[in-house]
Amino acid sequence: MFEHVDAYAGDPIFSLVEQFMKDPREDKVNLTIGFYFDEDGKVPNFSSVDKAKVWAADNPPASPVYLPMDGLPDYRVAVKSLAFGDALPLVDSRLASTQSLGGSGALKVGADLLKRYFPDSELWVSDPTWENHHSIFKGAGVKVNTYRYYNPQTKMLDFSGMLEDLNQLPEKAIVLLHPCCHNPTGIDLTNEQWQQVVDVVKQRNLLAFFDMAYQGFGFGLNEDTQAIKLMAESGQPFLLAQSFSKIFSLYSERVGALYVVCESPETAETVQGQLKFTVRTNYSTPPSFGARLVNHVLASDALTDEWKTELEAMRERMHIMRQQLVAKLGELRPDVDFSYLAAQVGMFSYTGFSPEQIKRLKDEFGVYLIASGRMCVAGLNTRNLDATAKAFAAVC
Ligand code: PLP
Ligand code: TYF
Repeated sequence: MFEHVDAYAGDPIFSLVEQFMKDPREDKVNLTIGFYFDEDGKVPNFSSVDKAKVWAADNPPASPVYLPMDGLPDYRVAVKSLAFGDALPLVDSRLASTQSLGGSGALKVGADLLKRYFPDSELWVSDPTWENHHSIFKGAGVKVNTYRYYNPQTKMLDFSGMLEDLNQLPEKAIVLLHPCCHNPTGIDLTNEQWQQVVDVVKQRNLLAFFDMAYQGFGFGLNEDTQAIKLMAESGQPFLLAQSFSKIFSLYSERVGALYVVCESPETAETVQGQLKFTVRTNYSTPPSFGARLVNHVLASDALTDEWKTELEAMRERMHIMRQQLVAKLGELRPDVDFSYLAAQVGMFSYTGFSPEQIKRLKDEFGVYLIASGRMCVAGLNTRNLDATAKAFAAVC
């Protein structure tokens, strides 16, 4: 019966992590998977979220029945303020939204909705992008194409190439955009560049789909949403996937949201119904625990302040590690220009190392990066920074 089932090769990132775990070398360095690691190399819990967990244990839901298909109502109100900030009044009346199973679940529900109502639209993602963007949209039956983004020669953004490609797209083409902390390159657009992208999206009547998995890891909670605010100001309809996996350290609870900014309150109401239908036909209703935690933190000024302070410390630590790595590399290899690494933002950096260099880093130095050359900056700490810099310097 099942003889014809193809083997799944596994996710290359998970396989690499497994290989790292089995590596007996004590001084090995894990710069692979996109988790936030702290100075001790641990994935930390937020103390603000821990307090919400204590509250949740003491205050179980009044009734154990299912949540609504589109999630916990208070949560949906709380998280949209975070996503849109002071631009919320520009979109609130024409917003459809649903709680989602993390950012991935938001992308999948959005992809299913788009496939149903824009069956002829294809998706364009940055080259490169998070690999799962390809898989999720392909899985929903949407054809996936790429627009130019990273220039391997300059190790910088190919902005003119990006604009040129977006300017060729047919009406209602779907364009996936990372509003901050681009995964995998760490290369973000400036606000001026975002304005130009928003202008092209509006002129050509394209459908932007923002994927925000790292709000607050770039320049700050508010700063990281500039692209979304500019799109909101343009009046153009768009979609947004929001993830709380990293920024609340709630990876396994699967907490996120999907927003569809429509052209009018009337269409938003209809789209809201179709979001519910999409959820109903996928997994019926979402889990409540993670959403209760996020909502509890955001409903309390004191807990929100505490969470923001913790998030800011994570952002600052990654920034310092990045700067120290670049400084150390400058000492070791003054002949090589590493300024591109310092210009990158967030949890990831594209080192520009070749697959051969990545293999040498792993085999000779026990420093693990993804084969593409992506480094998880959060994997750096004061104990492994020098060894990492020496290994990088050696393979250059
Ligand atoms: N989008 C991007 C760009 C990501 O990097 C990730 C996680 O690594 C996600 C979405 C998915 O996040 P979640 O774990 O909330 O599904
Ligand atoms: O490191 C990365 O890019 C991710 C990590 O549900 C990840 O692929 C792992 C599991 C998941 C989402 C993201």
